[in-house]
Amino acid sequence: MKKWVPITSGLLAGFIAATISFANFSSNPKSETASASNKSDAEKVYVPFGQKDDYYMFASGGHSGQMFIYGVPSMRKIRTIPVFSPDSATGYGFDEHSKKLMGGYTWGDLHHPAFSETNGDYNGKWMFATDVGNSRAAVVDLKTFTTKDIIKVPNTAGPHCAAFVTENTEYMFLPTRFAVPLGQKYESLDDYSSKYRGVMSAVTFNEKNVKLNIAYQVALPPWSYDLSDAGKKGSKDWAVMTTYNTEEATTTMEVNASQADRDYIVLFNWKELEKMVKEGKYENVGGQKMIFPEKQKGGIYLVPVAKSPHGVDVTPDGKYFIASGKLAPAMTVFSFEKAFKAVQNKDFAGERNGIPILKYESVMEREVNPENALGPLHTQFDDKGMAYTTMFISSEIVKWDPKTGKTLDRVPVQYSPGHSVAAEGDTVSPDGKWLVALNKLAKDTYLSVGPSHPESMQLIDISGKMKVIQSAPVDPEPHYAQMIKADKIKTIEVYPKDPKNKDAVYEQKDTKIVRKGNEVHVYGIAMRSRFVFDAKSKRPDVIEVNQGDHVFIHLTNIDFDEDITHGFAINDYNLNMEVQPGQTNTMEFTADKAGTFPLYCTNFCSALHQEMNGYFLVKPKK
Ligand code: CUK
Ligand code: CUA
Repeated sequence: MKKWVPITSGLLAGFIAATISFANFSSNPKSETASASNKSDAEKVYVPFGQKDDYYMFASGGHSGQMFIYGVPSMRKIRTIPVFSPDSATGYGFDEHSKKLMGGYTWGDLHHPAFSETNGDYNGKWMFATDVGNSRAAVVDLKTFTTKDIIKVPNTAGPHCAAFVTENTEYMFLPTRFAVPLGQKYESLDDYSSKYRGVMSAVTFNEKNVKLNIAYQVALPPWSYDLSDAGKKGSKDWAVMTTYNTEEATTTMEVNASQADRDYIVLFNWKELEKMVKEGKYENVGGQKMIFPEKQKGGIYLVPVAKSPHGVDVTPDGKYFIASGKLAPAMTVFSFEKAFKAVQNKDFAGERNGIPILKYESVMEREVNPENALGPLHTQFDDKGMAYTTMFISSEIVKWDPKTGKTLDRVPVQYSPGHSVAAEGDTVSPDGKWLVALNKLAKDTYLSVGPSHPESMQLIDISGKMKVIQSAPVDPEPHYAQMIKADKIKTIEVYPKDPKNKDAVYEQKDTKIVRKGNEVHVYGIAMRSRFVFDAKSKRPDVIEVNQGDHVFIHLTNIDFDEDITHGFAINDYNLNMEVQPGQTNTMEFTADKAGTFPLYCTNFCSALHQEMNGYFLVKPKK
């Protein structure tokens, strides 16, 4: 077995510093890599007025808790979708529906967005994402670009190793970055190895009622699970994930989790796990079906890999999985076929925590080590099956052939790319054409905004020799993105009337204010350019309540006209929501402050938008 040249953390820091200062030196904006240097490059990214981009790119917003939508190739930002954090621009986290979804949290850390798939191809219907910060998973409806459901995942801490969906969106898997005692109860860190666990959750999505659900969980060893990918075609029943800290360190991870020469790829067969659950081979932990691999055997295997790998990516043909070792300057190509054979022949090299270890030599296809390329993190693919790996430390993208290991091309990026994303890159049939490098550091790329700079995304033309031809700043933090053909997404123009919705009113004459004890329900409408809360009242755009009343404002936008969105805010009550064309939304709050509060439309909707206001009057308690 080849010995890996370990990059110790001190050395690593040195490498980073050296790379950055070198890159800094060579990053004069006039340099050819940093600018669209000739007319034909500019034309490639120019989407003339009246025309639209070919692709949507959905970029992770990291600890902003949001998702950012860009058009490719123009790299114009089109939209922010709030998912795990409130957003006053859309009233997300203020209206009743989204407030409930947020579950009381006010931030999230969104890492890996994943489209729903049919036969291994993005189907353009749904987008999934997970929250590392507060252990949640979400689904976004691509008809409206809005978040529809969020679930809290119990027994787990930080599902970073997610979300990657299986070929027909049967599952998305959520393995965790942090090991904790099951249920997150208190246990001494001295008992880490026996009491702590990394947990993988298998989450299903019901398209009919638009609900996420946890099907089962697996109590894995107390390691960190970093990245995962689902199998494709011949490997479609399988999934892979990388681990680090198999040392089970409990402090100073930087050093202590980088000791062992090898960590593992966890390989599992989800069809087998599903069968085990059907057969009752699990235990009940906090209301969840939990498989303990040391007791309920089968379906899970370990493959040794160079220390502290980060990404693992399945090739579009489903034949290989490629691990990238952030501390070992190599990509390792493993063969699913060889792994299946090793499983069948029980070709094991012992076990850890009751999980059989496959022999490295039996599963490994080749080790790929491009000259001076350092810090490989994540790999994407083009239409010819060629691989594109981001090199965090040497700040470049390396194109190589998984079938031969040969390096084909390299291009510097500015600077330190984490992931990259290729057009339809995670499907069984990537498009080629475009790759976007998601860089952690922009340095001197854009106009200065002080000590903290934006992250940077660089568009690379991969149709021939790789060339950076455009860049765009992005808010923190583009951990990952997916790029989908624009024509696959079918948005609706307005929300259709919903006669079953008891909160909705579609005619001015049906508006009313109903009092039940100290509960006040307002059934109002928003239209250009007024609010009507009670058509029969002397002042139809005024709501008057008593201090302490519990108020529900149900508001329907009756402008069935694309793009005519109204907002609804109450001055000094910290309340704001949005009603899109045809939509009904509810705001619920207690009128605890007495006084006179103007209410107004926040979304510029007509020439008389400034007139779209009224009063919220709260009579003081005697
Ligand atoms: S992680 Cu950020 S660069 Cu969260 Cu996918 Cu690798
Ligand atoms: Cu309605 Cu502005």
